[in-house]
Formats: sequence, C-alpha cells, structure tokens
Amino acid sequence: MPHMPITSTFVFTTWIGRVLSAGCDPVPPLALPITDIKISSSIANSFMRGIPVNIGTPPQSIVVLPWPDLNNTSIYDEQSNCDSSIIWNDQICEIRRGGYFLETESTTFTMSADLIAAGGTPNELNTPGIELGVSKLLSTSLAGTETLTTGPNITKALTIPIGIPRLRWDNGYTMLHAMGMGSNSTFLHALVAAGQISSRVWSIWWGRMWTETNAMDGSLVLGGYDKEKVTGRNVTLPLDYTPQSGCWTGMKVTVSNLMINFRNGTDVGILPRNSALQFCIVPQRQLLMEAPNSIVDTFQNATKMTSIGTSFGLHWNSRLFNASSNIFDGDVTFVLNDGLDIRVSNSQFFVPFVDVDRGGVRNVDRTKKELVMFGVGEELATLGRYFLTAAYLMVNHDERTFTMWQANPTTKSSLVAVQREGSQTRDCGSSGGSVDTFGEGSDRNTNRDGGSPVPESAPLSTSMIAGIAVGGVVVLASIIAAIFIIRRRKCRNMATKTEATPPGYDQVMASGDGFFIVDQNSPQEIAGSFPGNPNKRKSVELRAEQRPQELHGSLHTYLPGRGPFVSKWVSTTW
Ligand SMILES: *[C@@H]1O[C@H](CO)[C@@H](O)[C@H](O)[C@H]1NC(C)=O
Ligand SMILES: *[C@@H]1O[C@H](CO)[C@@H](O)[C@H](O)[C@H]1NC(C)=O
Ligand SMILES: *[C@@H]1O[C@H](CO)[C@@H](O)[C@H](O)[C@H]1NC(C)=O
Ligand SMILES: *[C@@H]1O[C@H](CO)[C@@H](O)[C@H](O)[C@H]1NC(C)=O
Ligand SMILES: *[C@@H]1O[C@H](CO)[C@@H](O)[C@H](O)[C@H]1NC(C)=O
Ligand SMILES: *[C@@H]1O[C@H](CO)[C@@H](O)[C@H](O)[C@H]1NC(C)=O
Ligand SMILES: *[C@@H]1O[C@H](CO)[C@@H](O)[C@H](O)[C@H]1NC(C)=O
Ligand SMILES: *[C@H]1O[C@H](CO)[C@@H](O)[C@H](O)[C@H]1NC(C)=O
Repeated sequence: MPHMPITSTFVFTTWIGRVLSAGCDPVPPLALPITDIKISSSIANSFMRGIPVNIGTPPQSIVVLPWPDLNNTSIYDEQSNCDSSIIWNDQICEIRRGGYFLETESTTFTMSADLIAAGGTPNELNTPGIELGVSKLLSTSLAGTETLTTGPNITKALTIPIGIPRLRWDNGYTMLHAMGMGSNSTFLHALVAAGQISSRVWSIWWGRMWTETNAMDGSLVLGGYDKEKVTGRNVTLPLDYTPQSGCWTGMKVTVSNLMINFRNGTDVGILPRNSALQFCIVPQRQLLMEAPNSIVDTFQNATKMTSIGTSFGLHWNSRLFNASSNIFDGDVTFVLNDGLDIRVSNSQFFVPFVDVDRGGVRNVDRTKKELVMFGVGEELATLGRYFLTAAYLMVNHDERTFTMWQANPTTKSSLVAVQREGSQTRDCGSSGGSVDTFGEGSDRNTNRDGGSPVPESAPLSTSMIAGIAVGGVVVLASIIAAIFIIRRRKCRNMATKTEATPPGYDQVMASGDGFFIVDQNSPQEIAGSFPGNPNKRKSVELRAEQRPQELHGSLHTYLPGRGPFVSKWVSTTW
C-alpha cells in the first residue's frame, strides 16, 4: 500500500491540528494606556503622562514608566530624592514622581533585608550613559514585596519585589516610578507566572502629545503588540546588552541619514556623507534625541532658526525658540540602516514649553517652542519618547530581539499575542485573539483550519481505504489519546510557566522567601562617594549662566491641561 504513508500523514496532521486547537484558550495580550493622569486630586491640572498603577492594600495610585534598562521596579515614597537643582520644591517633586507610595499605609508591603532577598534580580547594568546611580540601587534601596494591579483587565493582583530608592540615582528629568522591563524583568516574570500573559514580550507607542487636534494616548502592550498601530514592514534586531554595544537598553540602531523634510517637498540629509550614527533607544528619556552637538547645530542651522535658550522644564535640555519667530514647520526622518524610515511629525519634536510650577500645576506655554533635541559629547546618542510617537517598538525577551515599525497613529486597537517560536501555545490561537509566532511559515494555516493544503495523492481503491481505516483507527486512537493528555498538561503549564521562566521563580513568588544567590561580581559598589549631582554628565554642555534658575511666575501661562482626569485609576474598586 504505497499511498498509506501519505494519507496517514494527512489524516494525522488534520487530527492533530484539531486536537491541538480545541478548547485551549490563548492568553490574550494586555494593553495599558500611556495617558495623562492627574496626580493630586486637590491640584487642578497636576498631570503627568505615564501608566496608571495601583499599588498596595488599600490601593494607592501612582504613575509608572517602563524602563528597559532595569530588571526590577523602583517605587518612590516620600523620601523621593528629587534633585534640588532641577526640582525646586517638594510639591513639584511629588507631581513629577507620579505620586508617592506610602509603604507604611499598606498592609501588603513586606519588607526584606534587601532587594535580592525580596526576589529582585541580582544583576543590573553599569553601562556608560545610563543613569549613574543604577549600579548602586540594588544595594541601597529599601526593599520588599508589594502587590500591584494595573489596567482594567488585570483583575488579579501581582506580587512583585520592589525597591524604594534611598539614593538620588536618576537624572532629574525622567522622573516617574520606574517599572523594570529588562531582560530579567521581575514584573514580566510575575505576569507570565500568574498566567496573565504567555510571553515576555512588551510593546510601546507613546501616543501624540501637545497637539490642539488629534492628541492620542499611547499604549504599553504586554505579551504581544497592537497591529492597528503599526504600518509597513518591520525591522527585527537582536537585543545586545554587552558593554561592547554600549547601549544599556540593548536596543541599538544605526541611522544612515537624518533627513529634514521641508514643507515644500525638499528633503535635506544632514549627516556627513558615508557616515552613520548609532543610537540607543531609551523610551523613558524625555526628548526625541540626544545626539552629537554638531548634528543638533546642523539641524538648527539648516532650518534657519535661532534658539533663545535651553529648557529647564519637563523637556529638560531641549532648545527653546520664540514661537512667534521663524519656526521650522517640516518633519524629520530617521533613515535606519536596515531599510526602515521613521518620519517624526513636526508637532512631536517641536513642542510647546511645558513645566510643572511650584503649585504642582502643569503649564503649557505656547509662546515658546522646544526642539526636543540635545547635543551630547562622547556618549552614545539616544532616541527617547518622542521617537516613539513615530516608531512602534516591540521588545521580545524570549527571543532576545526587538522589532520596530513606523507607527500608525490611531486610537483603534487590535492586539496580537506574540509567542515563542516552537511554543506549544501557538495552536491555541484559532479563536479569539490572533496569535503570531515569529518565524512561522505557512504550516500554521494548515494547523488552524484543519488542512487546507491537501497533499496530492493518487486515488485510493475502496479496499485500500478500508485497510487504512481499520489499521489507522487503532493507531490514531492511541496517538490521539496520548496527545490529549500531553496537550492538556501543556496548556495548563502554559498558564503558570514558560520555558524562559527562571527555575524556582514561581516558588519565590509564592513563598516570599528569597533563595537567590547574590552574584558577588554583579552589584558593584561605586568606589568613593556617589556623585552629588547625577545630572552632571548631562549638563556638561550648559554654561554657568544657563544653569537651572528659578523661573518667574510670569513665564507660566496658564492653559487648561489637556489630559482628562481618569477617575477609574484612582478608584480602589478594581
Ligand atoms: C478588556 O477586556 C474586554 C473584554 O474582554 C475587552 O473588550 C477590552 O478590549 C480589554 N481592554 C484592554 C485594555 O485590554
Ligand atoms: C537583567 O538581568 C539579566 C540577567 O540576570 C542581565 O543579563 C541583564 O544585564 C540585566 N539588565 C537588563 C537591563 O536586562
Ligand atoms: C533572573 O532573576 C532571577 C531572580 O528574579 C534570578 O534568580 C535569575 O538568576 C536571573 N536570571 C539570570 C539569567 O540572571
Ligand atoms: C516582520 O517582518 C517579517 C518579514 O520581513 C515577517 O515575517 C514578520 O512576521 C514580521 N513580524 C511581525 C511581528 O509582524
Ligand atoms: C524648499 O525650502 C528649503 C528651505 O527653505 C529651500 O532650501 C529649498 O530650496 C526649497 N525647495 C524648493 C523646491 O523650493
Ligand atoms: C551653525 O551656524 C553658526 C552661526 O552661523 C555657526 O557658527 C556654526 O558653525 C554652525 N554650525 C554648524 C554645525 O553648521
Ligand atoms: C518673541 O518675539 C516677540 C516678537 O518679536 C516678542 O514680543 C516676545 O517678547 C518674544 N518672546 C520671548 C519669550 O522671547
Ligand atoms: C533593582 O536594581 C536596580 C538597579 O540596581 C534598581 O533600579 C532598582 O532600584 C532595584 N529595585 C529597586 C526598584 O530599587
């Protein structure tokens, strides 16, 4: 019976396809809004843009930003260590930190000896260019575990290790609570362990800010990405955290040219011929880019503008312009080496002057404009949050890659789960949300709809079919029984574990007692004392007379805040 193997294979595949896709629900991704949140209920327009999170019991609302260069999460309490050269009073500090978490008022905060004992990750980075305090955070933070909930659909509270900084470790201008989204993120591990997402994948689009029309919230997607918010082809590159790469978020891209797109259709490239510039993508940074000073100067000269100073507002270090002077109205395009062009629209890199005043009110002053670019010296250039108004970024820690698209600014949403290649969960995606598996070829369709590409075979005689039926049924029945058992087990495991979950993690989350071994080499103390001004390297270009000064009240023109007060984030009922 020469045809039997072919036919059996076909029948077998079809059956397996059905069996695997029956009754195993995919874990859909979660989407958290990146939006303007009113930080203090008693202060009008005390807005900050970030992700609303409820922490502790009873829940306290705070605002976080994802930090790809931290593995664990830093939450500020009242000892919030704002840099007084940037933040002029405590009220501003509280607003710009995204509200304080008062651990003494939470019944679920469990203090531990240190962050590693709390289940924190033993390794953090010490790459030049990263916030100087990062390598010291681990040893100096007040540590513990705490429960948090975020997003309307995360019904189950997660318990994760948190650190409460006791050191002024960050730059003064990326201020909100820091959600660690690094390669060994405790937050992502906890979500996977709790079965709330099925892969350590996260994606971000920042939204569109400050425009009179068409402002949009951004979103952070956990476990996948939002396919409505991407357009065109993508570029996928490996995450590289090595010191050689020099990029502390692991996401380094090469830009072969930077084009100025004039309104009349003329495009002018401003990078010198045959030169390329490497950028580290740092989504939490407050600007579009930090690049060599000569590039920013060339940009300013090519657009025939004259700066009136440096900003000390929310977009600290950006260049200020008089809005009633000759203001460039075109776009800027980053031409990536890998064939992707990211065009940032004028409104998203030429923004109004924004600041939080002494009373905690966010003021938008449209008489001045800020070019959200900063000239740096030797350190690696960065692309910050305003780059992610135009680019959509997905980080896949399971595959150790990151992917970028040109963003499609929209409020529409269609979440796609992204799962590990070869993962057992991929066939569970035939109903509900779609599941996209990297590197998957056409065979996925075969499994999904029960074998559309029918293998070619010669017609079979009735007796052959009978033989196949009798022989096959017995064999298939036992195989299917076995598959059923395996599948059930895998589907169940999927909810609690992926291949990438570090051994023992679940147990730690459950029991709360840490058994991690401290890597003696990793959290190294910085020799000598911590520099008094962590901002020093950033402000190196500022001349003395440009240093932060008190702004006078008259500079702040009151404009109604743009963001709605999102009351549901503040309510304690979810
Ligand atoms: C929350 O769940 C509802 C119902 O399942 C769904 O319609 C909605 O899109 C989800 N929202 C988010 C932000 O994921
Ligand atoms: C996170 O932890 C991993 C593994 O311990 C380490 O390799 C990495 O450098 C740490 N930092 C980041 C940003 O991923
Ligand atoms: C990731 O972090 C856990 C603690 O959360 C730690 O036990 C594990 O060693 C880390 N993984 C790597 C690869 O360092
Ligand atoms: C990225 O593009 C490749 C083809 O270049 C495609 O195979 C892959 O599915 C895309 N990834 C996503 C997440 O869309
Ligand atoms: C477009 O405007 C730029 C800048 O003003 C100018 O240099 C260029 O010559 C103009 N191009 C055309 C085709 O008018
Ligand atoms: C920009 O223009 C200024 C003033 O004309 C000039 O001094 C400077 O060298 C120019 N810089 C660059 C990088 O072109
Ligand atoms: C901007 O320019 C206008 C007109 O030249 C002037 O009246 C105004 O004072 C300037 N504003 C600032 C902040 O320099
Ligand atoms: C975890 O370590 C990192 C860097 O060492 C630091 O960001 C963080 O503070 C620690 N956890 C917290 C939230 O303190």
